[in-house]
Amino acid sequence: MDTYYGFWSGGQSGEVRVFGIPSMRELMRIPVFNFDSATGWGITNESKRVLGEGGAFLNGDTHHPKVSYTDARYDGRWCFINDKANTRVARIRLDIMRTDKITTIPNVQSIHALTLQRVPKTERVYAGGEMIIPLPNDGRHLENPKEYWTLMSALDAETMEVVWQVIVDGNLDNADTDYTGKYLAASCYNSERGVTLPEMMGPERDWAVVFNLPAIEQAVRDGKYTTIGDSKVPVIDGRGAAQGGTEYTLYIPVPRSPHGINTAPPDGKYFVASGKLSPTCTVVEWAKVDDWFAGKLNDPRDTVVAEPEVGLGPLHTTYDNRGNAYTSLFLDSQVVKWNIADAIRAYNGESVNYIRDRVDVHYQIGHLKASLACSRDVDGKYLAALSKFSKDRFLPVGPFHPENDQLIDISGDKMKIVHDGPTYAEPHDALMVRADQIRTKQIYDRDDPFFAETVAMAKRDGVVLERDNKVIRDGNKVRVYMTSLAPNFGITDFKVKKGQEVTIVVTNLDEIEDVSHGFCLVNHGINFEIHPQQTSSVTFVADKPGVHWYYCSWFCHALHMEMNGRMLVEA
Ligand code: RUQ
Ligand code: CUA
Repeated sequence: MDTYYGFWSGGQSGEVRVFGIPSMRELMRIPVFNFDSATGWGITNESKRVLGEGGAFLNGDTHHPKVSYTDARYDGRWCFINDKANTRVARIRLDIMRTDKITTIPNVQSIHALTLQRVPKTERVYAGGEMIIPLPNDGRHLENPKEYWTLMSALDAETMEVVWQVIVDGNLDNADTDYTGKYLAASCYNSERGVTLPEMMGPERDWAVVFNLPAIEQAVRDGKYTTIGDSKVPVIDGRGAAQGGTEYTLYIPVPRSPHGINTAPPDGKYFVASGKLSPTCTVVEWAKVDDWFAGKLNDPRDTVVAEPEVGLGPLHTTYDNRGNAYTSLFLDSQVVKWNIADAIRAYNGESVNYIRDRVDVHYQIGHLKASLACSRDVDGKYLAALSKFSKDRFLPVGPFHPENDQLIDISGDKMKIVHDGPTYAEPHDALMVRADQIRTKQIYDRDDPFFAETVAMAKRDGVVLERDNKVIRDGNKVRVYMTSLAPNFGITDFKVKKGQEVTIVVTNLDEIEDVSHGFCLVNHGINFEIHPQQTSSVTFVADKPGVHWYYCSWFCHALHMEMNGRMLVEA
């Protein structure tokens, strides 16, 4: 038994994976934006309701899984995840480890940054739009990039509705919040808003942009906003980098193309912007951000308290509980450990070496994350290093190599690599949560909202799902309600006419943990999961006359192979 759950993004696979740490074993895959043959994600009515209109897409690109907080500690309720590919944000219920809400974000293209309110609890989810586009993007300003912009969005964690957006200068990259609920900071590159690589790399400095959340929420309440195109979402103008910002935003100049933004636990006094194209990290003190918005500072750079030189290609920074930061160095293929207090002393002119240790990782590391490092419970035990290239570390598997996720023991003075784990396309970020902070259901509650709409449909048909095996005929529609109890489906044959719309609803009566069934209808592209006490359904048109077998696809019993039935379609 592992001591941590790891939540790993699946990158362009569109899913989220659950790992056990420190074993680094993959425990489960949670389909989110992707189509999944095993679970029927994208096939069942229940998953299609979650996927909504975006379900037309079969792909997603997940980067930053974030688990919800109460007072900056993981509360085990939800995991949120962005979709860079199709501009969405999803919420996963951690009690059943299934996605239950997906929202497409208006007025922006590509959600990259994703972070959560920590204090007093996660009521807001923040999602940064990355690519700049005309507003609205309806064919105007095609050739005029000076009129392209992007926005930071806030969602209500409970309803997953977008509650406001703020227009910014530059492209938003990564983001993190403070430990008071007042601020959100995002790295912001392409400050000249170019559309080609040389243009984007032009300026010497870009920004960390800080959002003054109470001021933004107040402006929305006061109706001081506009809207864009058909969207009803309140939009606030946060542009004004040249003046250091607005009452809603502060633009802190940092060396060009900053990438990661990470607040230091356990008290959240500082955040670090990792330089990417600069060999430095920039440390900002949140209390000085207070001073700026109170009008006590003249220069946004006065919020900076350190700018240590850490190595080449710093991408992300994570932390232990002993005042040390760990930064991933993409070009150096290293994790560098440095001390925050010493970096501040060095910035103030003292001669002190703030670098504590370096370890080679294999190879070209992107994200990294230490155990509980985004929460008050940070414990300084393990660090996951998500390396982009594995090169020679594993048996060759063709031209495409797996990525390599390494586990590093950071409990001592010296970092020690303790595990190599190949991963498939492509974890960007990972999170470790203490095992006791997640409590899953092993059997569905019959009143689970995940299939409540299907239960309501059965009720309208006068069907008791937990008992009945019935076929309801309603004009050209046929609804087949059946139970499953190892090794039997409650209905072993039913008859429909060619062209009828058929809905099959299966309720798994098994109450024993781990006795899951699957329902697969041969030659119809239909397969889905039905776990203990779950109801799942699918709707399709019976367009092929003849006999079509269905069978249980999840091994459940010695007579699993015999758990089947026939759909008879009359010509
Ligand atoms: S961010 S390493 Cu989404 Cu760095 Cu990928
Ligand atoms: Cu039921 Cu296999």
